[in-house]
Amino acid sequence: DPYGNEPKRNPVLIPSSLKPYNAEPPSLLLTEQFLTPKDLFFVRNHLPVPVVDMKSYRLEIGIEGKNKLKLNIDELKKNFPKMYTASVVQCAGNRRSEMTKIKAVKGLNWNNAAISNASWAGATLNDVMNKAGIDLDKCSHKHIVFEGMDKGPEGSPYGASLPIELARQLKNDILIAYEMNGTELPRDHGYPVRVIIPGVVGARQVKWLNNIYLSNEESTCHWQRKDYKGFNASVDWHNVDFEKSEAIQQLPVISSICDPAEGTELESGAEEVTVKGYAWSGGGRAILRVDISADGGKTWMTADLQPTNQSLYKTWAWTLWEATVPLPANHGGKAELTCKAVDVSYNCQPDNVEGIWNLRGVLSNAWHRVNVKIPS
Ligand code: MTE
Ligand code: MO
Repeated sequence: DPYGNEPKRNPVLIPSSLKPYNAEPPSLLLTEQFLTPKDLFFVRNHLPVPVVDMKSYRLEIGIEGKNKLKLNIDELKKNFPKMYTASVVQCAGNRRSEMTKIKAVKGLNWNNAAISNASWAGATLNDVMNKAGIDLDKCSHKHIVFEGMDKGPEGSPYGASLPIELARQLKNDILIAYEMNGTELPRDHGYPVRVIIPGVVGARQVKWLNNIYLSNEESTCHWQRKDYKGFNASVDWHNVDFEKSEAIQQLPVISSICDPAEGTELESGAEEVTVKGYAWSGGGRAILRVDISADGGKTWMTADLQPTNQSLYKTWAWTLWEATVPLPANHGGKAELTCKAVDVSYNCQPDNVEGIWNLRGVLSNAWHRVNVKIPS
């Protein structure tokens, strides 16, 4: 059984598949802390978790087809300045279950917790590339490829790539990370090394990283070329051409209500409700505002935002928020709570899922709606 050597997992996680293991925390717990504890951090594995022998582990860095610089874990830790960043990992399929309700899609049925936020530490991509003799600003290659140690049945590893322009823009922010929340990475999150690419979709943040190289080709990995791309709502499996769309990189603005959960019964006679959740945008775009409604989007209040202590154009972490909203006078025993966020580019979320439905159920960032009951 290729899944015979998987790590122990926190039983409160809610699995969406067991082999490979995929799971999200209960959303009520997700936004209790700015930094998601390791054992609550959502897990997205496409393949079995590799068993890494630290004696032979080497991270290779260079140019495709050429000899590469090889670093063991001590060299990676000692030979480069250690940099820290709080940064989100979010799966492109987060909140897919809302799309499934409109029309079936292919993919794990994620609720709203396929996203987490941790503090990562490691060497910068720029520093390790320089050590390998590569200047990202001057190289002529078109892509930078990251490969992991987890392999499919045919023996090819999980991999992903970034267009070189994006790698140049982020070269001092991308971490070759060996720590999560102050200690080594857990096996599920990439032990011993993963790449953290702030502001970019989870799929490119390769875990169990052992190979980085410049190439003129995008990663040939299935999940780079034949998946994790967006299409319009009229494209379905009979007419999709994955070559016609770009690989998802920086994600759109999103927000979600985590507390109360869908279907919650409030206290009888409640006149107001306290709502909590997260908001985040790709590309480092800070969250400027989160709007909350208790009448399905007719009237709005602004939520209080927890500061991230990151700059407006490099906000890699999520913004947790809270609002206490009066319930409508004639609520008739129920209310629809709604949230939507605005980022520093004044991007906002679409009001409904129908218009952004797509066959893979990715990029699901419509206004989030949660129904609660109010007993009299
Ligand atoms: N890296 C490897 N090597 N193998 C994988 O299956 N999954 C990717 C990415 N990196 C994956 C990977 C996807 S799709 C996501 S969303 C994130 O890891 C999830 O990271 P996490 O499990 O630490 O939350
Ligand atoms: Mo993902």
